[in-house]
Amino acid sequence: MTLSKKQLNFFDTFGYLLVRQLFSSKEIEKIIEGFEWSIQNYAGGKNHDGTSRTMFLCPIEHTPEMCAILDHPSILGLIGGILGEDFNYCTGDGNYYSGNTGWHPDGNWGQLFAAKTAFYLDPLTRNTGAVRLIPGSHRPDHFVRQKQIDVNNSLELFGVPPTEFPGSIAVETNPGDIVIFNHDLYHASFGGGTRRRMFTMNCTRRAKTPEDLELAHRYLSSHSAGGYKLKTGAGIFYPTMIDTADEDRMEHLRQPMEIHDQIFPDLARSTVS
Ligand SMILES: O=C(O)CCC(=O)C(=O)O
Repeated sequence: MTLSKKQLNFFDTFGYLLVRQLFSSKEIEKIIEGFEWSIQNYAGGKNHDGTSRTMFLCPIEHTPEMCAILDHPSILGLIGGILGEDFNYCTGDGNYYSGNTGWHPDGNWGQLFAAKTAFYLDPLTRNTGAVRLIPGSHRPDHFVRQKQIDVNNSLELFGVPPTEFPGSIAVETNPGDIVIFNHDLYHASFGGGTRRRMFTMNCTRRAKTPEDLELAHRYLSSHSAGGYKLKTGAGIFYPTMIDTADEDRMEHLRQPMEIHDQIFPDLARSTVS
């Protein structure tokens, strides 16, 4: 898959892109199976009772089939088109969400540094938890950022509930559809059930300058296994991700592995028994 000029322009301007049926129904069925196996066996999925969110890190790193999402030509075309073909894969999170998330960006980088690729595993509409976005809010000159508006407080500020925040949209999806958005984009979900299944792949640009490297260190200090004090046994990634990687996949793993080992030497593979 190669993103068109219009798609790139859309992402640049609005901060997100929706690609319908990036995965076929057969492919997404397998992915849902892999997600369920992972959350049941590596997170508290078995104990999820809907009273709160069940979240686990590195959702695609527990089985060879899930790891191979990172080799899928359409995923490489999508993320590579946005962040550059040599993008860094920096893990992600898997969830049974319960209830609303509230509005938030995931970062405040002031530039396109990181993007979230989101997999929604159930059909979602505006009123059942579809992701809401404020297009353009990734830009430092957007009014929400310029005026430091607390979007979640919009009822008190403007008499408009956060669900109706002017300029926001709901991106309704079916399994197989993929949404990718700039980490700086304000997003939320409202009205979902108590077991809304979604997982993410977080990726960044490859760091090539001292400024980029500083950003990458900052990013990986918090958005990583080490940042969450998680012992994977192999540094930033679970071993399966590395052990099943060919050279093409390693291109997306190597720099985050090296930087993570520098920041969290105690978690590096050779030092963990
Ligand atoms: O569920 C959603 O669509 C939003 C997820 C979210 O808030 C996040 O990944 O930071």
